[in-house]
Amino acid sequence: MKIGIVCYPTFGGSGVVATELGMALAQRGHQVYFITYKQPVRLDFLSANIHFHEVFVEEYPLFHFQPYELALSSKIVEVVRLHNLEILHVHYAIPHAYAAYMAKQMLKEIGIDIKVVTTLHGTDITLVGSHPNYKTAVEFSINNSDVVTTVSESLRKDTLRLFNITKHIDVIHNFIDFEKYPEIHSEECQRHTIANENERIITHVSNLRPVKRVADVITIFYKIQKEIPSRLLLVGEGPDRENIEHQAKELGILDKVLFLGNSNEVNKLLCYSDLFLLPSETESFGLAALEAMAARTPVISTNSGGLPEVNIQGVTGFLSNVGDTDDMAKNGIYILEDLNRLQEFKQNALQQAKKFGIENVLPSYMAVYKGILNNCC
Ligand code: GMT
Repeated sequence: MKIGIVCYPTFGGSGVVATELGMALAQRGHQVYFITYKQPVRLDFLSANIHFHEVFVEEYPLFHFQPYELALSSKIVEVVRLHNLEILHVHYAIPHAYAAYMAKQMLKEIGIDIKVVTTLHGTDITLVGSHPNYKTAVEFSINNSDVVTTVSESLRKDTLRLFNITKHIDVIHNFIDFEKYPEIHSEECQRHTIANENERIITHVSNLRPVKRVADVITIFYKIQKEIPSRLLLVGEGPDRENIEHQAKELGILDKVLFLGNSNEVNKLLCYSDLFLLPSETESFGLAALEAMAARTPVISTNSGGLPEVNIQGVTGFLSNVGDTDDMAKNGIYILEDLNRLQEFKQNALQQAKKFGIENVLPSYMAVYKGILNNCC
């Protein structure tokens, strides 16, 4: 198949999922065309089956805002025509589903019927998409996609609650490529470079935005390290970084917090992690939690959005109400204070993550692609 993938090329979950999906399809012999404004950061696989088409937006003094959708839809038309693409898979509704709709209409004029699959990822529905500024266009472009998927059952329900949706929505969960997760005893996993033998390693990975409630991460860690010697690894960059650095300093724990910045080797960083914190306001799925679990790390999260579909209460970790840092710290201590218990949670986390192995999820996307090409859905 010839599949165009439109996504954000950054460290965010939607871009990661889109890039991993594209690489997996290419490995299985499909031709994949990434169409976006920058080379996707997770695109670390060289193959004759992977092609990249950059969307350029020229600066012009008249433009207060650069017309990205226009440039994107023109680029989509060009790539579809040039390479005879059969399917266009857009990740994150804004503005990708809208640009895809425009491209589809332009292509129709010249007798090409490109099939559009839209995958909704979370904030494109729950935070940004349902805002009155965007809602009409987002709703329109979802309803005019050939197939719509969400990354969790929770996001499917949110989409139906927040928009007037006339289309069927397929739930296809996010996935993990286990080949990218090194064994804990491998040479790549040098635990002693991060912490002393007696210390536990606690991790948080995100774009440090308000929805992630990173101040809660610091508070939870502060409470845990009073009971259990530990260090906090923070991976990612974002607007709340400075605030939490100050918060850690005021609490007197700055020397126990390691700010690692953005990384496209999260899989390797997670190999020495004992506990993962994800106290988000909401998560449609929580790919970061799944990545942690794939690296045998139990998860302390909130119970919002799609997190209960990934993290299982009392088995792979614990889920608390948003903002209940006492409960989250208490649960974290419970897991960390007993080594046998920690090992059991680690094993459970890995087993649960395996359910989301790419080999279990990719067939669902393939079924969607085959379905629209055979005109059966
Ligand atoms: O969480 C973010 O801020 C990034 C965002 C994105 O669109 O890149 O993540 C969303 O998509 C991920 C991949 O499907 C999900 O795992 C995240 O839960 C979701 N984030 C939210 O819903 C807040």
